[in-house]
Amino acid sequence: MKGIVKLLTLTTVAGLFFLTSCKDDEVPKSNLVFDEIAMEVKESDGTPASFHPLLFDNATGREVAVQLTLDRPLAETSVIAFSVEGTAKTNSTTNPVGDFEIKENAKNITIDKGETSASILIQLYEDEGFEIDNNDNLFETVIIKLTSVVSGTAIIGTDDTFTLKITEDDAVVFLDWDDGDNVAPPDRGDVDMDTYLFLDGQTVAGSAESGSAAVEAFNIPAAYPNGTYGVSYTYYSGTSDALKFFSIMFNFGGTMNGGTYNAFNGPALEFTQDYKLVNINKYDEPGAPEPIVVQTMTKNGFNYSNITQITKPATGSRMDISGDFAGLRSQTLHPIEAGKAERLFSLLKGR
Ligand SMILES: [Ca+2]
Ligand SMILES: [Ca+2]
Ligand SMILES: [Ca+2]
Ligand SMILES: [Ca+2]
Repeated sequence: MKGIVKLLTLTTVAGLFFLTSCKDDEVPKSNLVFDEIAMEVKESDGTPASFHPLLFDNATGREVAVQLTLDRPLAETSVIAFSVEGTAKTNSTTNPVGDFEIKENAKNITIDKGETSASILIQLYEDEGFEIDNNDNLFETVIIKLTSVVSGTAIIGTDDTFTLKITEDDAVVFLDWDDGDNVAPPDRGDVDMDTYLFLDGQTVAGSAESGSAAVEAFNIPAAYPNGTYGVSYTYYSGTSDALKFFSIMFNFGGTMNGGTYNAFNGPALEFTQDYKLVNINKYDEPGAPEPIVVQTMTKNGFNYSNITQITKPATGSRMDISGDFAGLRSQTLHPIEAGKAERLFSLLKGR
């Protein structure tokens, strides 16, 4: 009797053992998730290398690694498909200067057997545009979602979606004016002013709408080189002999003269000066002098320092050197488009 019980027990144990070993034969799955589900980065690193390669010599953009983790080493090499959405644009044939690119494979990721982590690499590019959307958001997004397991032993876990927020980091300069006839603002009268930014004698940004209807505005990409920049505010045409003008600056990537001015509805760094009829310079007419630099600023990475007051030329608003600026007004110098500039400017005025 005792022997039979013993035998039964052994059988039961053997049976259990058999079941367990059967389970061990199944290939274990590894749960795959994003380490962080959100990350925020600036559009550039404040140096020319972070520009899109089509915009600046030797620029490469910069890499952001999105980390993924597996809860146990992969039993088999796995291929996981992902989707890429969001407001940022990838490089394409119709849009060669994109905001980003997924490096290597933009549709799926292969993780080797034995691995416990992986990464999806995003190459980010600084561009020349000041990117603010219709809801006044100063950022773009790249949203990566793990969608399916193509092959292998990975399974997609709960944290399957990652959002990269790319924040605009440029500086913006507005130019507005008042023709001084004491009519309530907005009162630019018949005055047309333009503004340009120079580096080493080259025009690197500017805004030159025709007529007096629109405020002028341009951005300075944060990836522009370090150096001393010059700004001109030119009285292009008009009949005012008591023109007051205002330069209104913001920087969304860093500081200006040590202060923070990173919201259109917050404080701005402001400068003012006045011109008379003698300051008129139709710089794009044959033989006309160049727009004169009346303010300088030193860029170092994201920050601007030594931003001077606007100097008033003693005689006229012109340099003695004669430059050929014919056609300058029609060049593309990435001004902020008139409609958008006006809208942004209305945000300022409401502050
Ligand atoms: Ca961009
Ligand atoms: Ca931009
Ligand atoms: Ca930027
Ligand atoms: Ca103008």
